[in-house]
Amino acid sequence: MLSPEQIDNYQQQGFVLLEHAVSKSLLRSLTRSFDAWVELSRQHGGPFGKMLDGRPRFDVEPGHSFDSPALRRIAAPEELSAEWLGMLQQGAFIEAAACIIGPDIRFHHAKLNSKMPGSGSVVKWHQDFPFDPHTNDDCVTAMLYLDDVSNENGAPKIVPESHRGSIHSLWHNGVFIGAAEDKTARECESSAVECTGPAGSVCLMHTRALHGSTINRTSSPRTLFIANLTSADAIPLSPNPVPSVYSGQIVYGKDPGKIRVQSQTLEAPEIPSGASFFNQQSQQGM
Ligand SMILES: O=C(O)CCC(=O)C(=O)O
Repeated sequence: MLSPEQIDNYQQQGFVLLEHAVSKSLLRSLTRSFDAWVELSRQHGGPFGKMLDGRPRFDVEPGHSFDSPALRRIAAPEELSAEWLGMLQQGAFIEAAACIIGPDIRFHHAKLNSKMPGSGSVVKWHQDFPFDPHTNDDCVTAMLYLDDVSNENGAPKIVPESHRGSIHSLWHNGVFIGAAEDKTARECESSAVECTGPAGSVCLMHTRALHGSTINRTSSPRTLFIANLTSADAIPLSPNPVPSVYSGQIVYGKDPGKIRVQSQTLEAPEIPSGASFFNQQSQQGM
């Protein structure tokens, strides 16, 4: 379903956006499911629920309340309903990823990241690979836009061609802050492009692409379904920060029974002690 030009764009730039990748009816249904979790979050004063390793599944921003729910992350939604699981098993979302890292895909993890109206959540500049190092970097972060995503509501910002550059440390003075250093962040600000698109778009981003996003300055939500998918011959080198009963499963094609290894030296990441990496990113290096 991706044209040769789109595949080439991904290879050259490190990302590609496909507009109208999923049907309006599927989008409506996924949005209803997310909205029900926002309603549920009103009953909780802080992070709640439980993911596989016991950490909270639902993460909320500081200031979250019944009147202003600020749900910012739901870990492993595929464990909660067949509809989210189905996104990883058949249809346009997984087929688009297969055009990039196929023919065989292994599932690593998935989450919903939301910026509710007026949300102050910022995603600092980082690459996904040093959070989730694998034996090779044929790994894609696939993001389905549940809402129209604009410059004003916190579109993912991606630095073109950064997937060909070095891996940037997420450690600073002995603290895992989950973000690139300030100098790199300033360079990203001046070279990144905002990956805007209508609801139903899918952005496929290379795991080594530098990216981040700003606050939501609008009165509507900005929600992304994000799946980290790998070529089936890429095997994780560190514990999964968003573990799921489906992690490691082949979700497309078949298991090649092979492990492909690239020579690389990487720093070991740290699993967040709280619900998500937002806590790590709010720290300062000592
Ligand atoms: O929600 C976003 O804007 C991007 C999230 C992201 O980069 C991540 O969760 O790794």
